[in-house]
Amino acid sequence: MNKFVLLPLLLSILIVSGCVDEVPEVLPTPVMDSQDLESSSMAAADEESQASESEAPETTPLASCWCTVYFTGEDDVEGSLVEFINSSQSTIHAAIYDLSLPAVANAIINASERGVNVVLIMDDKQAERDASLYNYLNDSGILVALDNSKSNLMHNKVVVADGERIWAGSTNPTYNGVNLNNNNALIIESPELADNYIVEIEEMWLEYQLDNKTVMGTPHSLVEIQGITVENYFAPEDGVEDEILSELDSASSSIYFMIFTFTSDPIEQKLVEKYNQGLDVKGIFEKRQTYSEYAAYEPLLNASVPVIVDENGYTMHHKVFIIDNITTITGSYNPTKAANTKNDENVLIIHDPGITKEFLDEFDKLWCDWCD
Ligand SMILES: [Ca+2]
Ligand SMILES: [Ca+2]
Ligand SMILES: [Ca+2]
Repeated sequence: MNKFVLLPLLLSILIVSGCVDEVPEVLPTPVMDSQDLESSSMAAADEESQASESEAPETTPLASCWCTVYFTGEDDVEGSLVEFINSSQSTIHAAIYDLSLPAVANAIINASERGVNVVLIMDDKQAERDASLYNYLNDSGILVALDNSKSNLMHNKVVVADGERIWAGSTNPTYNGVNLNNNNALIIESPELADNYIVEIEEMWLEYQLDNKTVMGTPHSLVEIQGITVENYFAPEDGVEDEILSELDSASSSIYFMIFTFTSDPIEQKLVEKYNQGLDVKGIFEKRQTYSEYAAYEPLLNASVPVIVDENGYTMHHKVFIIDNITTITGSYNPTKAANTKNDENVLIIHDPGITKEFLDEFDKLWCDWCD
């Protein structure tokens, strides 16, 4: 019997028998995450074990009524996703690269059991990991479609509830993803953005589950939410790299970035160009991802652009650009050739100083912690 079925059964027997007062929180042993595995063979070289001593984080109060931003290390990112799924009443559409948090899997199963229609897509390679809950979900009656390429990533980490609101960002719902890595997540109320993600998820479902590849197009690339403009693009079909280049090109005062894997030559060259024009450009790289010969770290360093490496022994997993303190680019998309041309990815380009201030605070905090 699956341990996630066996354990609650055992605990319920113990509770009834008075042996324990309440169900203890069960956390899996920290394991090397998929984003670590996808990176390099030297992944474990700089791991620091003390990072596992994390205190219970609190949930951030609503920053605005249309978007709430969560950061690991200060907010309850796992709780934000569980609550989000629990809030669903009719539909859940989800595309999740790697899922190994029992509370999230159980929230999906509970939603299905109370009549919510669940559509779920995961990455085929990550589904083979021992920690993946793909089999658990399948065994619990959730039909999960897997993408069909071990080399291409179905790299989205997004859930849509009731066709009205989305949970998105950089966070894989794994132990490391919510507890040890630097990540962001956003909950946005927007039927139009929800529609975009549903169309994308249906497109992937057709391709991966029904072997019918049809690019359906993003219905609302440009969305207005309470006076705020949000752009939304999907890789590989929407030319995400060009959209990011266009935003960077429009920058007039500053570009800050914090990015897990950054190997795009055109984006690297654009940053050097803007730096040479006198803009304030600086960025944070995940240390392990600076060793590759394709990494943008050394070329930017050689061009005198201020760049630093993270000191999190686990993973600095953001994929964020902050432009002129007004615009934030976030999502699943690392600026790499694979992300632009092969993977399934999503980005949100949010033109809002309020939301961007929250990302700026995160950037400043990490920069101060690691710039020495
Ligand atoms: Ca894949
Ligand atoms: Ca697509
Ligand atoms: Ca690191």
